[in-house]
Amino acid sequence: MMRPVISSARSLSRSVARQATRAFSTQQQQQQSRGQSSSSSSSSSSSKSRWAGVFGATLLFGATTTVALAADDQKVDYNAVRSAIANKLEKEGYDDGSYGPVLVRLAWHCAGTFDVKTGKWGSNAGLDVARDLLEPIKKAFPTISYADLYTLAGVVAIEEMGGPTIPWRPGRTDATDGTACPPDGNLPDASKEQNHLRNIFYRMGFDDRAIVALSGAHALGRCHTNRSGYDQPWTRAPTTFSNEYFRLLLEETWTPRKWKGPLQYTNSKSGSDLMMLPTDLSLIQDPAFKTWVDKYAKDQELFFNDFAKYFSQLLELGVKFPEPQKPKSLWNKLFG
Ligand code: CCH
Repeated sequence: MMRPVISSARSLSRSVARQATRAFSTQQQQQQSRGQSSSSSSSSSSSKSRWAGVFGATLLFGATTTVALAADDQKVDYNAVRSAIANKLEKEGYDDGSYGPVLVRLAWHCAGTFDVKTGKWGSNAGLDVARDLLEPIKKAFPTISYADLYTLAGVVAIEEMGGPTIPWRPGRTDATDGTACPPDGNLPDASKEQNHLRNIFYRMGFDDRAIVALSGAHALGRCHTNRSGYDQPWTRAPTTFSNEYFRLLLEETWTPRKWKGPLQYTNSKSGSDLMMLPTDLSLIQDPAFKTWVDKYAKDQELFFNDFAKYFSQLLELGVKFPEPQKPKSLWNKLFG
């Protein structure tokens, strides 16, 4: 039987306890909303980066709140990590003044390789690109996994850029060797269209609504010719999270840009300063996708809620989170 790792809340920093509480309630909410059975993650009880929630606050004996945390997790103050990430975001002279968008893209690329059929890849593995920006934070908090750090950075970036609060909890582990790396081609190819998007996102277990909601992240950031071959931002406020991407998709006239680069679309009605990828345009060419573009363009709150839900799911693909430990009964406490 697994030996519970229990210590008094007093012996833990407040921030860790707060984080554990948040993580625990998030997990419960998510399990309820997804209708998961409690056995779905039972195999994880032996996981190295064991995490457990807060429980038994005023149980028998009127005990103070007890917190179960694995030894590794006690060393990570996730609120301090959040602050360290937030402090790194603004940077005059880099793109539009913020590293936020590129951190969101990093988080998505960490997770977006998942295969729902085999349960392989996703945030748990394949993180072969260590990002310079986050490396000092990894050094300052060495017990956080890269996968947790990269996904948390995406979450903090979205929140700091005015987006919704994204449920996030620790528990991802890093691959120990290259065998866990996904094959090339698991991430979408911008030159393709709706069938390709569906192949990629259905493989992760998402549906049309989720594809459109997640694509709304292109409100942020820009394309770089030296990275992807594409050029320009999607919106005129690329460091603010909003539903602007959907509004522009519908309101602008998008025509192929005349240039030497790959096919991309330009806003020919209002200045040719913005862009859409072929995959972006497929969201208004495909009727089932367009239904959701219409809804999100009209209703930012709906977009924020959906984005928070699906982005959180994306970052948890394939990750087996440990079950919170159940409180011992009085009988077990006395005689167990
Ligand atoms: Fe994306 N994205 N993305 N993307 N992406 C690019 C940039 C960002 C596709 C292609 C590209 C998502 C989905 C897709 C961001 C978040 C998300 C670029 C330009 C391409 C190309 C890269 C460059 O040149 O720097 C395609 C195809 C898909 C299909 O679904 C999803 C999902 C997300 C997040 C939820 C963000 C943010 C950026 C801006 C990065 C930056 O550096 O500014």
